[in-house]
Amino acid sequence: MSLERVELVRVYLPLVRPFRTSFGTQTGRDILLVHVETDAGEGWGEAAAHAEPYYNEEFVDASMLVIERFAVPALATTPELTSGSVARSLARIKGYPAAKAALEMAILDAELRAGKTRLADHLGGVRSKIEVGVSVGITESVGALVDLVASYLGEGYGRVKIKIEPGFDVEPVAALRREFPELALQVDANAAYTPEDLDHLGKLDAYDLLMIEQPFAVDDLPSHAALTRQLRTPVCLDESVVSLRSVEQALAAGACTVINLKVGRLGGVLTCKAVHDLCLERGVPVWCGGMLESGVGRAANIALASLPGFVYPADISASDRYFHRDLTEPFVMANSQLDVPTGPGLGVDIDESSLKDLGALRRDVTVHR
Ligand code: NPG
Repeated sequence: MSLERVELVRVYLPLVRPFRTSFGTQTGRDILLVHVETDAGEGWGEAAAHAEPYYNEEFVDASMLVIERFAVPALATTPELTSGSVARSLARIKGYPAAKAALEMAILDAELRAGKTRLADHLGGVRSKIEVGVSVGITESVGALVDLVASYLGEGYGRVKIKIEPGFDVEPVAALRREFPELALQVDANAAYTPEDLDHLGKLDAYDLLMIEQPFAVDDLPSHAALTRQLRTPVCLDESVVSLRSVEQALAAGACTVINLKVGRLGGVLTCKAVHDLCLERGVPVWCGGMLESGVGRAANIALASLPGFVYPADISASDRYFHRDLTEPFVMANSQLDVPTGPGLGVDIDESSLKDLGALRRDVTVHR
């Protein structure tokens, strides 16, 4: 196919409630969408980067610049461009996985819409509904956390992930376990701990957690391996997993027993599929993470999570957990499940009036062939 037009669409979506992690508090999402027009039709993708480089190196201003200056020129001059060749064409650009994922997603959406194929079918999905959970940020107090978790359970969420950091870990976990003995609960540290915390983190083993996610720094596989050996609780890697090779190295190092897949961190849904296939072959359970995406990015995440190797509930919640108004038709949760979209491509349509009302900034990228 050939790329005829690329448009960048940036829109700020206020979050329903602030979301605090060990790397900062977010009150809204700086959403970046990529809209492509090709000779086969149009497609949309989302770059799930942050406004600031606090989760990983990427941030939205940089993603836009990279798309405009390097990625679109590389794709525009790729002979016989297909969704399957996007990652290869962009491999020369180091980093910027969210920018790359957005372009691949948009081209895949265009291609699959033209072929009337659902993304879930294209990837090899086996479920029409996926199990989901809710990710709960760090709160002012343990009491506030218990109340917030209770309200999500009241909405029907069956799995809860809480964010932890030094000073907010064992106590909130113990309180939730006391209050909700049967709750499917897991924790995520976003790399907030150091090797000196190994023994302290060991205390979490008493609370029957589904997993502990990314306690140590991105490049600290040895500490993750030590914790994996020390704990009964599964250890999951998120930020450390940036490519198929990094997964192979993490597994060889014994640095985890579970892998979190994120489209915007691995550089695209097709790389996620490759990591999924490797993990399935090796018997390593995977699950789908989220980056507070709009309906565009979440549609891709849901399709991915319909693959057979996804065994833990996903960090993909209903639209109303994030935003008052989404950029697509809202995703609605029932019984802690979301339906896999049934339409071709991503299976969602952009709500142009939502983009307009929310003051989206739109800009065309020059496509030189
Ligand atoms: O439901 O999308 C969601 C949020 C899940 O906690 C979540 N995401 O570190 O995993 C994370 C965190 C995150 C949010 C990471 C935004 C990066 C950006």
